[in-house]
Amino acid sequence: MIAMMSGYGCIKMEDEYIRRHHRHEIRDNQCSSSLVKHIKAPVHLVWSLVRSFDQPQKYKPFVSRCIVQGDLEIGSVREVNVKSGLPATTSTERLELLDDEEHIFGMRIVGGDHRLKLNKANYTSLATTSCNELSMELVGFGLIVGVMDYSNLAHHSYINLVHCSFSNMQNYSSIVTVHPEIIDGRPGTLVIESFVVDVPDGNTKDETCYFVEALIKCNLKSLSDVSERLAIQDRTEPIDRM
Ligand code: A8S
Repeated sequence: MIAMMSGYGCIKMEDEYIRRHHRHEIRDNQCSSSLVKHIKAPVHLVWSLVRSFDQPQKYKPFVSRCIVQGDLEIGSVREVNVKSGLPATTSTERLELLDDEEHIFGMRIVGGDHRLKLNKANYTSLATTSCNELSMELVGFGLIVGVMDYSNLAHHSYINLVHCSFSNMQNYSSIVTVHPEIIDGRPGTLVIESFVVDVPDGNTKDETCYFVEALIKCNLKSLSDVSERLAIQDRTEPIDRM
């Protein structure tokens, strides 16, 4: 039964969850995709991180600070500060969905730091590689961020990021859902994150998707690391107290 679940059965569940909860209206100039992560931690732990609209820095490796004015409710807006070195400094994001029963979270980027747009023009001549080589850059980017160390990120990779995609994070919205599953006989969590975003002028849908996916993969990897650490703490705590 479990063997079946880890094969074909699981994939069908993912498709079913995506069909049910990850519906985006996609216009012609937009790209959209969804990513999946299996986490060895119970749903309540993962959900508590995903749902905290006011504290994305609990798991998102690029966020340094976040401020929400007023109560936390649908329509709340957060001002997110992004770590230095990245091609943005702030992002303004609106809470669109928060369903504690079904474990559905949704947000939309409504504004942010548009210094990037200027950079696109300014940095064109500085950029050593073009968008065609973006995927190469991203492989390096993903791996370095994967081990949570930004210090060796070469300056020119930022410039490429600015140059190619981040100049235009327009009409970005995302949905995250979390679902219980059994992994290695223990309570685990299936996380699905989907997004839609405008394809900037001068980029293809594939480039844009690949780029955003690389960022989301970093977020999901980090969500997994933090959740699994918390799960181990939860399990060992009674022993610590003895
Ligand atoms: C999220 C998803 C994304 C965040 C992107 C894609 C962003 O926070 C980062 C760099 C940017 O240049 C754009 O759920 C922006 O956080 C990491 C500031 C929006």
